[in-house]
Amino acid sequence: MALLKLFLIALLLLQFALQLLDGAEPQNPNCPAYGGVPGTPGHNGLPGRDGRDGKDGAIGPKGEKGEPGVNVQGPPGKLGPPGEKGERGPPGPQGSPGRESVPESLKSEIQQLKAKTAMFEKVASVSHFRRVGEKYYITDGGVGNFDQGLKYCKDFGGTMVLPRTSAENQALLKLVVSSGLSSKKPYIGVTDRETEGRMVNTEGNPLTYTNWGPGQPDDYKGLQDCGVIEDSGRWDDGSCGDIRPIMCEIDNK
Ligand SMILES: [Ca+2]
Repeated sequence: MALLKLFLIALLLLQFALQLLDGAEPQNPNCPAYGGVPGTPGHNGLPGRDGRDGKDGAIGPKGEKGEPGVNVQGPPGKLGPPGEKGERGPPGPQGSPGRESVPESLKSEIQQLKAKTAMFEKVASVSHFRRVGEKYYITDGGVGNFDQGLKYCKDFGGTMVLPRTSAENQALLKLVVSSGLSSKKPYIGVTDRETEGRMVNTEGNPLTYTNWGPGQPDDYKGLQDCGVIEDSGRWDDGSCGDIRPIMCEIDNK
């Protein structure tokens, strides 16, 4: 601005100097005015300052369609909510067969062996036993009345001893002797307490072998209904309530 003012002042001084050179006299305000000769036109002034910005023009026509953008895949979006459970799929293929099954015959044999093993373990658990044919006679020296003896042998998995042959009777006698019971007349599994004079085994069946001593069974005083074996191997009948050694037989079949 200061430069501009200085420039204008210089311009006025220049115009005044030109008027003096033209011989023009300075105007006296107290003197009447008179028309003079028009001066020479002044020089063009400097360009003015830039004007203010004009209003926005009308919207131009729509441009041409641009080139397609570069196909760049954007980042994955957020995980959506879980969908509903689908229907059950078809059954899968049949699996491979497992180990070959054990033949039924072998199963049966295994079962028999297991049963025999269990039986042997039982027999070996008692203090005295003797094998005869397909059965074992056993005793651990326990005593009781006839009914207690029946229960004891049943709980053991067998029955009260009852020889069916002479060989079996001899085997039983040997066990009686070896176990120290020869003078104690152990029970054998025969009785006529259901029908006097009709001796049967513990299943109620008639006897197929007997080894009664002379005159036995005599049902002495009407009180003897249960069989015993003497140290001679002969049989006698005695009271079913007497406490005697108990001997059992275990079938090995
Ligand atoms: Ca008798």
